[in-house]
Amino acid sequence: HEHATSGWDRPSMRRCWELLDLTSRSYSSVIKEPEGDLARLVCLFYLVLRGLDTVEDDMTLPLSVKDPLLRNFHKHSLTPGFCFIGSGPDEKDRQLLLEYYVVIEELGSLPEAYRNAILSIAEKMGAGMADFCARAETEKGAAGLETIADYDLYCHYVAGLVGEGLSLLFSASGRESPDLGAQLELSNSMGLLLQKTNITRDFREDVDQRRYFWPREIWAGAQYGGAFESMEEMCTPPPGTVSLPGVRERAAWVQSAMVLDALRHATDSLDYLRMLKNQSVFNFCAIPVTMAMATLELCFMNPRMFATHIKIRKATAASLIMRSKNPREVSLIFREYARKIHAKALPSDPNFIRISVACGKIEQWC
Ligand code: PS7
Ligand code: MN
Ligand code: MN
Ligand code: MN
Ligand code: MN
Ligand code: MN
Repeated sequence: HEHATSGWDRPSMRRCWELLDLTSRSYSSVIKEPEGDLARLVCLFYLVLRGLDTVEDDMTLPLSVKDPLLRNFHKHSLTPGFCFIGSGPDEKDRQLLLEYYVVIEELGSLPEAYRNAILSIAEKMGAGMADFCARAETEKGAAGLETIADYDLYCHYVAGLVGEGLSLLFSASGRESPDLGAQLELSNSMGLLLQKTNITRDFREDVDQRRYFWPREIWAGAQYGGAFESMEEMCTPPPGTVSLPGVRERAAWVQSAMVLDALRHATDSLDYLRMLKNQSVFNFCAIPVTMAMATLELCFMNPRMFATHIKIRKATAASLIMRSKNPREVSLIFREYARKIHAKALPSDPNFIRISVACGKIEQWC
C-alpha cells in the first residue's frame, strides 16, 4: 500500500498505522482501502474508538476509574501527552493506551471539522458505554441488557455511532454525497448488523468472561423458545456429563431468535450500500457486512457455537472479499445466505414463521 497523503512522512502517523495493525483483527486491511487522506481519517477514528473499547472491555478496572475515563475520553484525546497505564496486564490492546499520545498528536493536526466529528462520536460512545457498565455492575454481573430495546441501544452506542461517524467522514471528505452523512437510520443499521453478529457468534467467549450481551427478553422468553434462568445454562456441558432434557433444543431456539434479530438490519444495510458511489468506500463497507451474513448463516442451528469460537472458512472469506465489489453482487450474496438460513429453519422452532418472513424479505430485496 502507498500512503502518499497518509502521513508516512511523520513518525507519529507511522506509529498510528503500526498500532492499527497491532489492534485490529478484521479491520486493518479494509481500513487501508479508501484513498490517501480518507484512510488516515478512518485509521485515527478507529484508534480512538479502539481505545474506548479497550477501557470498556477491561474487567480489572473498578467502575470508579472506568466511568470517568469513558466519559472524558474525548477530552483526553485533546490533551497532548495523555496516556493510560492502568490497563490490566492481559489486556491485548493495552499498548495502544500506553502510547495514546501519538493518536492525540495526529488528531491535533487534522482539520477542525474532522477532529470534531471524530470526537463528538467518541463523546457519545463513551457516555453510552459508561451508562451500560454501571447497569451491569448494579445487577451483580448479570446481564445488563434486559429488553431488545436495551440491546438496540447498547449496539447503537458501540456500533451504530461508528456507522454514523464513518458516514460523516465519507461525506465531509467529498468521496460520498452530503446526503450520506444524514442517513442516520441506515448507517445505524450497518453498525447493528455487524455488532449483533459479533455478539451472537461470541456467545461462549463472552459468557466465559462473564460478559452477557444477549438480552434477557430473548433467552428467558418463552415466546422465543428459551425460558432459561441464566445464559450459562445454555452452554454445552463439559464432556462426560449430560445436560438437562430439552436444553440443547431450547438453546437452538434462542440462537435462532438472536440470528433473526440481527437479520432485521439486513435490508437497511443493502439500502445503505446502494447509496455509495466511491469504489474504495464501497469495498470498505461491503466486505464486513457480507462476512457478517456468512457468519450468521454459520451460527444458525449450529450447536458448536455454544461450545467454542467458530469462524467462517478462510476460502469463504477470501471469496467474499473478491465478490463484495458492487451492490448487485452483494445483494446476491445476501440472498444466498438468506436462502441457506431459510432452508435450515425447522418448523418446530417457535421463531420459524418470523424467520421465513425475514429471509423472504431479503430474498426479494433486489
Ligand atoms: C472506525 C472502522 C461501514 C457505515 C473499535 C465498522 C467493539 C463490531 O468482539 O474487536 O469486541 O473483539 O472485532 C471501526 C458501518 C468500535 C462497526 C465495535 C471502529 C459499520 C468500538 C463495527 C471499531 C460500523 C466498539 C468490532 C463495530 O470489534 O469485536 C472503524 C459502516 C471499534 C462498524 C466495538 C465493534 C467492532 C464492531 P470484539 P471487535
Ligand atoms: Mn475485541
Ligand atoms: Mn466492548
Ligand atoms: Mn471489544
Ligand atoms: Mn465480541
Ligand atoms: Mn472477538
